[in-house]
Amino acid sequence: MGRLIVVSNRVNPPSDASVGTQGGLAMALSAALREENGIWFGWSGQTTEAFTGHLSIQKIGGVTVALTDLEAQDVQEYYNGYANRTLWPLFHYRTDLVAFERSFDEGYLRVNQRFADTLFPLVEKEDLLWVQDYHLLPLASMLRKHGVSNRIGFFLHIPWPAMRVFQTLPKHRELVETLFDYDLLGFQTEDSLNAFQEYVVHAADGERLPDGRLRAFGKTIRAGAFPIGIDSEDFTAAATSDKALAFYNLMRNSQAGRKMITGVDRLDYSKGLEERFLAYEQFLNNHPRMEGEVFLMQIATATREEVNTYQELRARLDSLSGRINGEHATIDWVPVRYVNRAYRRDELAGIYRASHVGLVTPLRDGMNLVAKEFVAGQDERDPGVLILSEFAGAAAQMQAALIVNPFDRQAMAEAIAEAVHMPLKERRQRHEDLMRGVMAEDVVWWRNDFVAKLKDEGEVTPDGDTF
Ligand code: ADQ
Repeated sequence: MGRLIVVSNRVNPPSDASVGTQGGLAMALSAALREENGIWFGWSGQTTEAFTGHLSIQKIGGVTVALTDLEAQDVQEYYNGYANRTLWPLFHYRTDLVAFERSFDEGYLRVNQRFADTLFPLVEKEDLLWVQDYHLLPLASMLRKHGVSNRIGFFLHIPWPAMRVFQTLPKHRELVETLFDYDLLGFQTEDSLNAFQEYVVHAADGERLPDGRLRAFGKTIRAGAFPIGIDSEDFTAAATSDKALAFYNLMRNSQAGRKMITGVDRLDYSKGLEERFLAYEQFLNNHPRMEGEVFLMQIATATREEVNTYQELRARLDSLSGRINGEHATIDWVPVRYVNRAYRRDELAGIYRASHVGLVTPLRDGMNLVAKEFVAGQDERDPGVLILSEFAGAAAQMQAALIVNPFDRQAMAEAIAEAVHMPLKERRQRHEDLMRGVMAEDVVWWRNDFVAKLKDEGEVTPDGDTF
């Protein structure tokens, strides 16, 4: 039996010190690796004067990790550059924010080459390799050049954009060609899968075979939709832990009988935070009698602060929340509580549980795990209402939420009103439907499904659709 080797940009399995502070990717993978005899390979987060190729191998939180340092220039060009200033905005349909710079391309390929060069000596004959996310799209092609013939899978955590959007990327075809060195490509949704297939067929002279496989560049690969889930059972348990209960009580006491509308996001332009603030303001304007009856609790943790766009967004959100509060607040009511810090998972679970409404309204999102966590955190006897963007990948599985178009300010304002007034019976019904999906399609289901398909144990249906 071979091992599972997971490769991602950052490697951060939860240690005791870090429980509850990781993003979606880290939480999802740590659950997978704890059970497998696995290795997690990636960047240490540290920089070094000159790249040496030295690997630091250690155990963190029960997981063997293999870490490499990178040079400061690597981080600048590959991570802050190509990954977060080229691919991230492009794949989230923000072509206006995309930076195309030759040094970014070079840095991206250089770091992927460095990953391949340091990883390949670790690979044994029967190992399965599973590469994560947009930082490492060309990694398989570089491993193949080292003679690695193992099964290699790739999972994209963010959306795959529509063909014409993707085609704005210089050398888009070369990048897609490297993807044909994987055995299996995983996307979050059918939507992303379809967009990729459309590119292959219409822009890469490829074809979709009758069994669903994709053929282009002289190679045949498989691709499917594998919607990621959360550690649902653990999260539900966390929501009734002592820590969560303490936070729940803290929130409920500070609510003073007012309904709490909650958002929890990384501070990122893809999450639609400005649009959300404006929709909430619209709701207050449309329903003046709700003033003093509700408040918005927005938790937005700063990320990628080295990138200017993020600093600018933060400044705009500071100003917007200040303006809404300045215009609407009274001496004993603040309409927006805006918090820029991170919380532990059990604390977050307590906050979700004390919420009457959850606002998850990204403009584009691969999946969005907050939507699933919000549902898992609720008290089924008196559950809060989830308002969910149709452009979050999660919407495909979570139709029992109030689905909104985040670009439609009036519709969002009215969805907030509907959620605030929703009768208990309807809230319970919707929550029950949502909870069923969150529990069944959790992170273990996701991992097992992908790994089984990578091993070729999964069936490929004749039309490829349900694969
Ligand atoms: P992200 O863009 O990071 O992930 P998301 O799926 O919402 O988005 O995951 C965020 C995670 O960070 C959640 O577990 C959440 O609880 C946590 N988090 C957010 N704000 C926090 C705060 N203030 N304090 C503590 N924790 C906080 C990318 C993609 C998503 C995809 C995931 C997983 O962009 O679309 O769902 O990967 O595939």
